[in-house]
Amino acid sequence: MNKAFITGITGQDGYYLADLLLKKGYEVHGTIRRSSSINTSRIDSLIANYQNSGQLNLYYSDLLDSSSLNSLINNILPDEVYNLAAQSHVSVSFKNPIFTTQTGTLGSLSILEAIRNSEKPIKFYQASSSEMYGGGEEIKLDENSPFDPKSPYAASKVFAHNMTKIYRDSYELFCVNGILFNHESPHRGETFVTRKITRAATRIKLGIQKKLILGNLDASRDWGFAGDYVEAMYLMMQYKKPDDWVVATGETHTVREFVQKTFSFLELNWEEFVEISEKYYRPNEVDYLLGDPSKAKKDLGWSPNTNLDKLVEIMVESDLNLANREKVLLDEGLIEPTWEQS
Ligand code: NDP
Ligand code: GDR
Repeated sequence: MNKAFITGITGQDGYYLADLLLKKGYEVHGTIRRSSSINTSRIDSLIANYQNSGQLNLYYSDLLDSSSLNSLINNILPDEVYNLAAQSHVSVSFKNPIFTTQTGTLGSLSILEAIRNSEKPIKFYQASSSEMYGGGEEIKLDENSPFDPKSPYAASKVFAHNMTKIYRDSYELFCVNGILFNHESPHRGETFVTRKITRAATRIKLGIQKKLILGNLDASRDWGFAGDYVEAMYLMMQYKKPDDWVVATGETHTVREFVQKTFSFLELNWEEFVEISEKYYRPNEVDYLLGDPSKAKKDLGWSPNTNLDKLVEIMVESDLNLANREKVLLDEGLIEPTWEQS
């Protein structure tokens, strides 16, 4: 049985990747952060299905705790390590630059060192990001496009990306960078723009939220579905040699278009409900991201299965269910309205 070690298993991609690998028969080992409130909601269904079988194992660890990462990797001796953990919110990275940078840089380096010192040939996947390109020009970006990071988050990802390549070239380790463009799902964190929009629009539809406050509507993103993208991660780790691959849809759309599509799916006029606030503008914006996934298609046989309209539909239907459940609890006075998400 193949063993995978996943940092950030409680995040969006952690859920989809663990689900995929468990279905493939892997023994999955994942790290969770200790928190005063329980933070395993995304993987609770996996815990229920697999924990008693011994196929899913969870450990408290933090990317800043290199000794715990080192001892976990040495004890588990996984075949594949997927480093998904990060402070992944670009806007928050301007407010918490040191934490974002420490986790983004030292975490991956600690794992690479543990792998380098291991007797076992352990494969390593680094969650690189399209944010590294900076998005200053309206061009299609591929594996050879230059990086121009615009945030502490993006700069930390460039560091980890380069270290992954350095360890690959210096020590002949199987280390890959997946340069993933934005990918979304019903499990997306609620403060990322797509989920913020689908959550708000569905709540507005049911009359439990009045308006949606956003920042820059002109930014363009290449949005795909997270369930498709974790397949690409897995395929990279099975390829005959380690390399770097862009994972994207090859289409870009503005935030405004995402808003329009979501509200029109719900038969609402977005302009009646959306307001703009400077609060959600960033000190430095990534204006335009469009990826070229040709290399992933050629080498890995990967291409996305979900277009933007389908993605909106998946997210809206899921959030409509959530909003319906929330409405019942609100009507019965069992929960309080939440503070507006940023
Ligand atoms: P999420 O924000 O949903 O998940 C991040 C995970 O990292 C969570 O499990 C979180 O724990 C964990 N984490 C955060 N800080 C630490 C820490 N100091 N120590 C240990 N664990 C920590 O991100 P996604 O799932 O969306 O993304 C996965 C990875 O891919 C990230 O590295 C992200 O930067 C990168 N990426 C994401 C893209 C996207 O569009 N989603 C695109 C390109 C790259 P907790 O649940 O407790 O918060
Ligand atoms: P991004 O995702 O920064 O691309 O990083 P996010 O959804 O946060 O922003 C996308 C674009 O939308 C604009 N925007 C807003 N964003 C948020 N969060 N909230 C708002 O109210 C709002 N209004 C407009 C932003 O300015 C931006 O241009 C994501 C993360 O998952 C990273 O970890 C990952 O590396 C990249 O995608 C690829």
